[in-house]
Amino acid sequence: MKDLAITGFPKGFLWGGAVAANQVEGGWNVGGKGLSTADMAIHKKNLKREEYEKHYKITDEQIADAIAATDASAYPKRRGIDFYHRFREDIALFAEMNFKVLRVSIAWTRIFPTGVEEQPNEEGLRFYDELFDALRSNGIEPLVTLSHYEMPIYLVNNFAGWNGRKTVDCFEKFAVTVLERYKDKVKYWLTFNEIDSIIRHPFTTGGIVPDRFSKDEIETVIYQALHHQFVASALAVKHCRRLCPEAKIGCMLTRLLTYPESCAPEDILLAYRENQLNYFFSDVQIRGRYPRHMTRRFAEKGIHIDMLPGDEEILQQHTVDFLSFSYYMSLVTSVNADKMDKVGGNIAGGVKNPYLKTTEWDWQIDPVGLRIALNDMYDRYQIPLFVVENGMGAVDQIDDDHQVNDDYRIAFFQSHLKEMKEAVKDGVELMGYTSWAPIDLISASTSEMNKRYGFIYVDQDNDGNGTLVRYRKKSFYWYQDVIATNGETL
Ligand code: BGP
Repeated sequence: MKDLAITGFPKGFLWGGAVAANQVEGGWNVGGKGLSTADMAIHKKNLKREEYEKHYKITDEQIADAIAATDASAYPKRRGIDFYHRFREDIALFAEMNFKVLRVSIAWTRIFPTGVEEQPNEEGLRFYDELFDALRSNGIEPLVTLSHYEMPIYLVNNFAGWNGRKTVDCFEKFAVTVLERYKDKVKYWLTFNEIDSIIRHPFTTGGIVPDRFSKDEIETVIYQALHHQFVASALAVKHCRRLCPEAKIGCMLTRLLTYPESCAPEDILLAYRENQLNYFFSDVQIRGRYPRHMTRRFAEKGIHIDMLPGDEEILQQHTVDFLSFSYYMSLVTSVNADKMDKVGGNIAGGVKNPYLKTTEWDWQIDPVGLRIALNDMYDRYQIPLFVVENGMGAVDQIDDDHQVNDDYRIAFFQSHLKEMKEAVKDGVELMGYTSWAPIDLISASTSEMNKRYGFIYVDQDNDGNGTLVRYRKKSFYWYQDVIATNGETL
């Protein structure tokens, strides 16, 4: 090998942050926007996984109430942090932190309010024109997710959300519309945020109302919906290649790295199978086919997926350019899990890892796991990777001078970025890093405001009280310096 050893982040590394439309924009009923699944989400307490499932399963009654509601009071995502009106101010702050990229998503319901209109909503399209122009004029590349945890509620009520094949057609039209419109402004695209999450959050990700199906049907319904998302994702890739040949388009996975609790071969096998299952989702989008191990898993669970003639070709022909992923925690599994101490974050839990600390939300903090995950993914796929979410939710204290001394957040990012740099030195091809989230926003899973992720504090509480004024936290200046030195000062 004649190449010199890699010493750090490459030139042009895409540093920045990530947000999602439904967690920041607000403006739920302006600009011609239609109602989305995110507009149905109520504020939930920080419950452990099982209680969370029990208490917060969305029902038809809740959906009907939410559709009838004419304000935002019970629905925090309708408020967001008013990014819809304040994005210029926020972008100026991101530019001050030296951002090279901002990950955003497009709210489908701003473009097609019900999902089935013949013509797109021009006012919605104009909003994203303005957003992307503002980013570009600040030297920030938009990285755009087509579908991040929301869809028109009309499609849920009329076509069973992603379970219905018709939703694929509606999404394809939406994707073609925005790819065509923004082809000169957007160079980086993602199809579905955390496409695997439909298994954990069928409504948030797939517009599936579990109550509408029997216990025996529900798994097939979810995997059928996932299949439709795979096809829709591949179709978006196809149109991106045609309409934006210069652009790069990726898939997005929740990387849930699982360790065996011991070196017993049974534990190793169990962890291996968990990781294999986590990779199922990216396998389809990168390798272009369902992995063979899923055949046995489906058979054992009695899951049957209907594929239309041509679906397999679509998946095979339109694979992604890069793999992006979120990384928040690692997990542990054991054949004796029942007898062991557990951690139970609301997203994913398992056996407690005695070597790791957790966040206030019980997510296990594991920077070394990020290096392992990066190496493992790159070995598996040999395509560029992009960390598009990584961060720590915490309750911040703001003092009378509006200072937030969030050393714990700095420690979190510093430890993760150091390991990420080691992975780059290990040879992993990494395009960039976008923190979740550079500014406080509404939590995806609980709709809280007080689970804060940002380098920028937003004055708003869980009930929507506050001035919405933005304040720079201590971590703001730290991240600014990291980017200015391209990670040299870590
Ligand atoms: C990811 C989602 C994000 C996000 C983040 C943190 O799963 O893609 O939308 O919010 O997790 O989760 P939470 O907001 O529930 O803390």
